[in-house]
Amino acid sequence: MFQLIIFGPPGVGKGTQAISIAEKLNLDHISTGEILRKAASEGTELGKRAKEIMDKGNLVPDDIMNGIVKETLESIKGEGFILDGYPRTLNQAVALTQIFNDLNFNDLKVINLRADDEEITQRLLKRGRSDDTRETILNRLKVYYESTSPVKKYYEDLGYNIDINGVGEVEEINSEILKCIN
Ligand code: B4P
Repeated sequence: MFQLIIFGPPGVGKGTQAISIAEKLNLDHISTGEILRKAASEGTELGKRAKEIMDKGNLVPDDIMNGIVKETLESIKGEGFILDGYPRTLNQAVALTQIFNDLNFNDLKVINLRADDEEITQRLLKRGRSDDTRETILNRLKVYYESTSPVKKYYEDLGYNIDINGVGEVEEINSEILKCIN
């Protein structure tokens, strides 16, 4: 079973690329952001709590996210999957390594998508989700640099990172990712 992590700052296009690659390669797409937004729209306890956190641009606690991903991966079947938006902290990365070891998943690729803060801010303001206000975007970027960017080094140290420019035409970025993982 093939495992792909698409990593990068908020709004860099993780979801955009993951949806398309999942379709082209027949992989499952696991977006932790989508899982949380679905829970929020269903009004579950988790959803209500997550929405409050997301609308401030903060991260949902690691134990919740690790539990969701563990449960999802334990029941996964098929040719492989893409993780989009997870791991987002070092704690989550370490938990994921443990989950992969337990489940004997050992065909991992990690794509790091890059874009500068101004590009990201403009994209998100244009999208206009409830967590895409200027104030929230600023905090999401701060949280990214403080808590999420160390995950890049974690995977680099394990010999995994493939760095790809996330600025440009969606299809060109898509082709570049496909070239790098094939
Ligand atoms: P996510 O749902 O993961 O979303 P994201 O980081 O905002 O966006 P992504 O990078 O997927 O960008 P997209 O393709 O949509 O996270 C939302 C929130 O959920 C987090 O802030 C956090 O609170 C919570 N959360 C999720 N996972 C968590 C975890 N593991 N731990 C704790 N909390 C967690 O693209 C953005 C926009 O750019 C779109 O409008 C798109 O059309 C556009 N775009 C994409 N590619 C483009 C390109 N090449 N050129 C121009 N525009 C482009």
